[in-house]
Amino acid sequence: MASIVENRGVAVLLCLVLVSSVEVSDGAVYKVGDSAGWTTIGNVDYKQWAVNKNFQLGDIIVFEYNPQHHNVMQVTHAEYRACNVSSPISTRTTGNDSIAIDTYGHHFFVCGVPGHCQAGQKVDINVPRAPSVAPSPSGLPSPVPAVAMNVVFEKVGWLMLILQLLYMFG
Ligand SMILES: *[C@@H]1O[C@H](CO)[C@@H](O)[C@H](O)[C@H]1NC(C)=O
Ligand SMILES: *[C@@H]1O[C@H](CO)[C@@H](O)[C@H](O)[C@H]1NC(C)=O
Ligand SMILES: [Cu+2]
Repeated sequence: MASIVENRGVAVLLCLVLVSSVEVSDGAVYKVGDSAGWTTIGNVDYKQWAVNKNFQLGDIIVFEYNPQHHNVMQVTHAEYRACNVSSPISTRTTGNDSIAIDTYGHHFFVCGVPGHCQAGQKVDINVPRAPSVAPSPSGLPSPVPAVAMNVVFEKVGWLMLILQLLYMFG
């Protein structure tokens, strides 16, 4: 009897741990250009770098570069295409800039040093809205719960397994 109560206590604890890990499901960290970083050296193909990434809300994009030679400017799509840095949305210059991606859609970044964007120092971080989720009545899309539920089901699957093991051996 005592061992069942004990095991239930363990199960509840595991449950709490699993649930809390769902809630803090934090974003991935992506270093732009990987080991090359943010540079014009070596003709890094930032389009290729970004294309197979599955960016999600909450991900952190890190730009690492020599601040004496480069910077990071967020620009509009048109400015990105034209490499026009005359009125960036934001500018970063530390050489180690972490940018949290917390909105859906495209986030366009270029280096504002003359010639660098034209040379290919530009990247498009796209967070696509989850497909096959009906728009909510307010018109605001809300795919986050769908993603969260997937995570929950994944965790619940583990929980059921653990509970089964506890009952088998408890
Ligand atoms: C650059 O962008 C600014 C603001 O978006 C715009 O006013 C300007 O005409 C653009 N310059 C060129 C050369 O396209
Ligand atoms: C950049 O910052 C992160 C933490 O924000 C740190 O771990 C990393 O070592 C830094 N990189 C450089 C080159 O300073
Ligand atoms: Cu540059």
